[in-house]
Amino acid sequence: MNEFQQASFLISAAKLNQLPADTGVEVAIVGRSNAGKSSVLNVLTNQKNLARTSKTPGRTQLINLFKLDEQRRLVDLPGYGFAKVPESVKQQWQETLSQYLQERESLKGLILVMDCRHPFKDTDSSIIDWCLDSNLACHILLNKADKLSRSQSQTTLLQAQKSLKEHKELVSIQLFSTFNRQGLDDLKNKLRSWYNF
Ligand SMILES: Nc1nc2c(ncn2[C@@H]2O[C@H](COP(=O)(O)OP(=O)(O)OP(=O)(O)O)[C@@H](O)[C@H]2O)c(=O)[nH]1
Ligand SMILES: [Mg+2]
Repeated sequence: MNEFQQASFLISAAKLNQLPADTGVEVAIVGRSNAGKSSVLNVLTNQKNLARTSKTPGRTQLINLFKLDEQRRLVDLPGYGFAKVPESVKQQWQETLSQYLQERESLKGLILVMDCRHPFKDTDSSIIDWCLDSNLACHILLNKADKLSRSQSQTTLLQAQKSLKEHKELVSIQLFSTFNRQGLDDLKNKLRSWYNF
């Protein structure tokens, strides 16, 4: 067992006031709908169905919390940018997301998951800007790297690194694939530093 495999489901929250006490260290996984957030959680924890995954975008609509131990939590946030969600639901969600990001004291960093074939969409970029403004660390996963050739994925990574190079202290980026576990060790090391494991 390693520190991530011991993750267990804690609670699903529809509203922020349903979250557990704001103590210890929390890391949240954010990204567009269908980018692979829940899959990343499953690979990280080596549990097939810890966080539900789906071919239907918009599957995760609650804030799902997982506990590593008494002081450490992982959070699977609902994806944004899913066209079929009614406008009212979208707005409600944006509000909840921004409130969570702004107010959660135990939030140590964000794992921002993007599909490496369509990285840096509008909301992705606003999340990065928001992290920079609020001095919150952000680790980006260019997920689904298995969908690109080696040279394509390297080019994508290099371009992204170049555009982010002024913000190295706060923003880091790597290739990832939940299908073949590419990049898993790097992700774990980043999390270990945040959690102080
Ligand atoms: N090729 C490939 N597909 C992936 C990868 N990771 C996830 N997927 C697929 O992408 C789809 C969405 O994955 P999820 O993990 O449910 O995505 P999510 O970001 O949690 O989606 P929402 O909960 O709807 O926001 C599923 O069909 C996954 O099998 C990957 O590394 N490579
Ligand atoms: Mg999900």
